[in-house]
Amino acid sequence: MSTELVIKKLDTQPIAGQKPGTSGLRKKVTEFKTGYYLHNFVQSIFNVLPPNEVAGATLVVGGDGRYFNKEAIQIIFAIAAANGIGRVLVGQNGLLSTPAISAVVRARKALGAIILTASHNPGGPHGDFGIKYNIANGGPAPEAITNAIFAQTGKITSINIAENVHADLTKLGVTEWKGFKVEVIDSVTEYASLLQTIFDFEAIKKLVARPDFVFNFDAMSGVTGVYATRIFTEMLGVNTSNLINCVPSEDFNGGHPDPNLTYAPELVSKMEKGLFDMGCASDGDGDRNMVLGKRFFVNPSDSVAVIASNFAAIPYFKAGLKGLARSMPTSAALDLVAKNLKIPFFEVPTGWKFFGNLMDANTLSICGEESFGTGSDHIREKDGIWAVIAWLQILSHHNTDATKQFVSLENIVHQHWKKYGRNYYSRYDYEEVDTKLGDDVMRQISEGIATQKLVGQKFTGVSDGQSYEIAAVDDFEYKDPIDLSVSSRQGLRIRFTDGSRIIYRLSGTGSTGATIRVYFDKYESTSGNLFSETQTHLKSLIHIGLELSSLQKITGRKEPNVIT
Ligand code: VG1
Ligand code: CO
Repeated sequence: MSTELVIKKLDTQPIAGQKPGTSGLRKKVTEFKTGYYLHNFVQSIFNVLPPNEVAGATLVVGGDGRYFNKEAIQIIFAIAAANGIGRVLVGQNGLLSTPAISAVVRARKALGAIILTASHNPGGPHGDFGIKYNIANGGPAPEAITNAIFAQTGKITSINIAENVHADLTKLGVTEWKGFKVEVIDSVTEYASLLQTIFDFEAIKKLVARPDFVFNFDAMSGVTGVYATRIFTEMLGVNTSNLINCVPSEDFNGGHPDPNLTYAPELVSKMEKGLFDMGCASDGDGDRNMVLGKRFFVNPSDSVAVIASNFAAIPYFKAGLKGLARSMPTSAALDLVAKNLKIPFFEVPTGWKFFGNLMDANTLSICGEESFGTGSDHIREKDGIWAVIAWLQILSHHNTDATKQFVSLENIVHQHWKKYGRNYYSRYDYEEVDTKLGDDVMRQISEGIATQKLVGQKFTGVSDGQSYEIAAVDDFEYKDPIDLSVSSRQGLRIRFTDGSRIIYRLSGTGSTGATIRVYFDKYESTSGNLFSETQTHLKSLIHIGLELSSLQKITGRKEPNVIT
């Protein structure tokens, strides 16, 4: 006989500021650990879910292994049990990457998932923590739901909790109470099996075995270490010595688990030295990816475009692509591929939650964001390991004849530019700016947009002498073509007559102050200069963008913290 649940009600009060951002609620872990901070948010999720759907349902729970992950999971078990959930599936040791959670939700027909991650933000006792609710399609809850959860956090008075629920996360298997059970599942198996249905692992194994191809992967001490060890080493034959930082750590070994040129210095310097032919990294929760060739950086906006134009290399896309999509600030390289393939194309706001409806409506196959996010409709989250394997598959496709000279990542990207032209692209991040100053910068531009006085303004490029004229300005608004919901104020957009763009946004994932992001995109046609250095090529546009916003004057920042 299984034990009865002992359920009680805890009195609580609303806690201010529990508004989910671009991807869930992210705050300092100290805040999450204070009082009923976590309890309130979790109960608020259950308060918006219809009780008849929750009753007896399956919920998936897991996280990136950061500090407080395991304690938070036990609290979620207890609240889930008291709110009528029938079964919780949790990754062993509490670990599940964000894409793996999406895969498990779909495979097990779960009601949804609670994901514990602050993604690429640092962890540890003084770092960040985060929580996100995903729905039954495996994707992030749409804004209607996150807004409803936030509304609940503002009026919550009590928490339902089971006093006698606790499960050992270290061992696979089931712990049962009357009407409730916790099943500890292997973190990798279901996700890896899905990938095997998407790619031709045998072909990739042949590539990996080539003496003239050396691959390297950096998990940045995040959750993908567990996946990399199993998938790259055991299934694809990569030597373990070519996997770095693959043991998940509660504070990411003191690092910043953000796969970019600034925060992945170990991998970047090895690639610059030419030690490997392909180097990849993913973020804390495994949904982002960075792909590098030997002394060559693949810009994420190019990455998704190249993957899309090489879709035929990937067995999953055998029947063709349904459509392509990117977030608004992502470079327009993907647009050209969609046009060439004559398939539907969508431009959505920043954040993966906007791709889900399009995928569910069978109109989107591959999508990406400039922020190192790439994915497909195999799940409803971006997927770092998927993107790495997609590149491996494309490389293997271009290198079927081992006697011929190796076709490198750089060669493949160059071929792409020669066919489509090149979108020179860069993003400047100014982190931890005083919130008021961040607002001031945005106001400076939004005024010029509201009055449209920016339109028609002309500039002479400081470095290229080119004349730049503003053709259109707006604050991006998106109407979801499927559910017709409208998301406004999604980024200030300045478009020039030559097609160049400058975009300004405030980040919705940070926990301290404001992070200002400025995005620059400039197209060169196939007859233009395709091979100059990005920062040099964009110098004039960047200068215009900084002047227009008075960013340096207002914030006192001379340089951004991160340049991509
Ligand atoms: C950032 C990125 C965005 C991404 C989001 C979540 O958001 O710009 O493209 O979807 O992070 O990624 P923001 O609001 O800070 O610009 V993750 O890997 O942190 O879940
Ligand atoms: Co992430």
